[in-house]
Amino acid sequence: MTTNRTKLAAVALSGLLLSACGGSGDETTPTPAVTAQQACAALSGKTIAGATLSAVAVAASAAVPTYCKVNGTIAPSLNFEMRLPDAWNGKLYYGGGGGYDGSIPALSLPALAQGYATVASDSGHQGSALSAAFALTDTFAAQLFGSLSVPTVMSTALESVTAAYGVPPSRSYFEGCSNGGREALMAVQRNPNLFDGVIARAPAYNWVGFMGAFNRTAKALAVPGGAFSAAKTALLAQRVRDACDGLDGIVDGVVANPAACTPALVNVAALRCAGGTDTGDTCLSDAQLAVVASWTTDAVFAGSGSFRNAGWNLTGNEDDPGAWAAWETGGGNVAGALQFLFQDTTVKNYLARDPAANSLTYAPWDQNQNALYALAALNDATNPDIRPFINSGAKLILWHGGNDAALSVNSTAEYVANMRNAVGTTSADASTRFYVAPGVDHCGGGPGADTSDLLTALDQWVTKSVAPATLTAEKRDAGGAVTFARPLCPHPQYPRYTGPANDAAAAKLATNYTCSSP
Ligand SMILES: [Ca+2]
Repeated sequence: MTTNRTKLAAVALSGLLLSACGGSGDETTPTPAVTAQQACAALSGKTIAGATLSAVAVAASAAVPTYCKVNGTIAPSLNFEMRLPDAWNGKLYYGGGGGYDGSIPALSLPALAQGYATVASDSGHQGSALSAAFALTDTFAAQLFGSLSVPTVMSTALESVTAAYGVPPSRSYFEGCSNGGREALMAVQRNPNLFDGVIARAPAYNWVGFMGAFNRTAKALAVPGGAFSAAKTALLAQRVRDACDGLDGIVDGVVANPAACTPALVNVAALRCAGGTDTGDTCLSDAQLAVVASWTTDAVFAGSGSFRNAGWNLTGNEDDPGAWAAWETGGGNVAGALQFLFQDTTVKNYLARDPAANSLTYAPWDQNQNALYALAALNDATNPDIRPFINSGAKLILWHGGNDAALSVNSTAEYVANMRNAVGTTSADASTRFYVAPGVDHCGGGPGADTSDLLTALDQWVTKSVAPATLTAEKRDAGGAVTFARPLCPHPQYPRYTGPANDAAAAKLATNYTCSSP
């Protein structure tokens, strides 16, 4: 039975006395019939936990019910937003940020549509998600970004929801992707009683390690002859597809069984230009092959054993616009790639602590051990021992796209393996799940089925003890219509096609795939 820590925390925070009616939190407890307008009236102009709130009702749309939009600032500059719906389901949903944050992210419309009160923040500073400049001059902002903004905002959110609806939320959940996935694991590790359930998608949990890997690959791309054009990327992707697409039972443009797609099978070396120098779009130079090697091998740095990053798979979808061009190669201009930009601002503001530092000549990455340990203390969510979270009754769902060119799916698999070892497999099986969505880019997009209702799966687990097994992943068109579906398999299983051969209609149905062990 899940204890109702959210309600207890809110009571403690607000000083309310709800002992007569606040104990059970079971799903038969009716939620109060408070309209969005009434919620706004209860909060507008009020100061709650030090934050002065503005509140305005927003009319219903096709996607969401009428809700009260609440904005506030926790001094000095931690801005947050809450959306409090009509027909509240009694629960709170906290949505995580992305990159280096700096603005309040768009709140989940599906969660609001399902009746959740939702909350999100800018994590304590304002600016570009690609800039860590705040961390150079503002230690408190760096701490808020690293780990403190979520529990800080939660204090205000719990009190505000209680003030708006008259009762605290029966459950609180957190969901985030990328840096938001890191925030999710940070909450699991450092605030194990804060949420009843957490969804960590493509978590950027090993900040020191993956930033170091970004730096290594950026340097490889910057070597003369190392740049990867779109044509070179397509050449590599086609070779991987030719070797591995069918290993999952169907040639559909996605390599869903990466474990079978071995380096020997792909044999990238066969693409080497004669003599190793670049002779055109039909081959890879030695410098380009070195980029592939940097991409696919683990990056290991001096210092803590957690200063590492597991290499990426070759997926066959490197040429998707949301993959290598966006994150790694910049389409032939490494300085335009997101991995370059993230590691560059990290060198300038955390490691060299010099805005004029050149990240491509900053070497080695692990030269300043004090700086690495400081960065890890702020931002790394690498602690595998999540027993306090599990023992509180809370549940954790991890998810990662198989074609994620920002953060390695193997890195998340590594964390899951470490976590399972730390807490024990029985406990891990009872309270955690890890899903991989083949062919899906960073947080979404790509040729794979990228949409799954993880929130409902988590809620069913927390409130009804219905543990998630195989879920469903859908690909939707711009209008929201489902174009095809796959089972979303618990890692390390993958969806293997078991339907009729050469049947395009059958290939679109999840029921024609079976989660299989590699
Ligand atoms: Ca395939």
